[in-house]
Amino acid sequence: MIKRGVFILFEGVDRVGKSTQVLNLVNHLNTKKDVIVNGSKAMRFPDRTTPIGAIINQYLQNATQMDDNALHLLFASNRWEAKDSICNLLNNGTSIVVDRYSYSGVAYSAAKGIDFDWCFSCEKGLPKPDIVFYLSMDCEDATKRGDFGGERYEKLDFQKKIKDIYEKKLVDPSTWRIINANRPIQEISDEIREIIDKELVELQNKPISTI
Ligand code: DGP
Repeated sequence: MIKRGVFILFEGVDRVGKSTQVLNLVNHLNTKKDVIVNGSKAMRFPDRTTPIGAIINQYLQNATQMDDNALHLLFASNRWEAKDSICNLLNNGTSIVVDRYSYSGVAYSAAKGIDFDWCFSCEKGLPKPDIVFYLSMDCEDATKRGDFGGERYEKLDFQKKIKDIYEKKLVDPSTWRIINANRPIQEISDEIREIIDKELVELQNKPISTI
């Protein structure tokens, strides 16, 4: 029987370095052919390549306006439309390393004042990540990074609200690992690799669960 793939998620406010860490971890996992039989793949949400993702992209680039609840449902739909491919990859032994998922959906919408439980309810039933790396950094430092401010949500006060929701309402110590992202890239990658190397087999032996 093929050992299933592992679902690894990166979360955090904008510009904390999630995309770089996703790629570094995929490269690392691809060297572990004895444990992960069908390789590893990077994914990201929103997936701007689908028709729903294209509408989200227009909104993020300030090209369209939209009701906040309707937008929340679009972001959630963008994850639901990927559900079957996520399950197929995991069941076929491919691990996935994902840049943002349901918890971004809840944190960003709840930061606008939308009811937290309503936001969360739209995610229930989606495949649950086995482990979440939450990259933590002062919003002031993140906002000083290159290109910050280009998209709709990249405003310091809003980022602080999002960080608050992640840290006060979403961090679940059983599956979340808090990583200090205010360090050199290699140091962060090394810490993440060490955790994954220690936990990978145990994670693989658990059944895939749902949010
Ligand atoms: P990224 O491609 O990771 O830079 O994400 C684009 C922006 O969209 C970023 O500011 C975070 C935000 N975002 C990601 N997922 C969601 C979501 O589900 N809901 C909302 N409202 N915003 C999201």
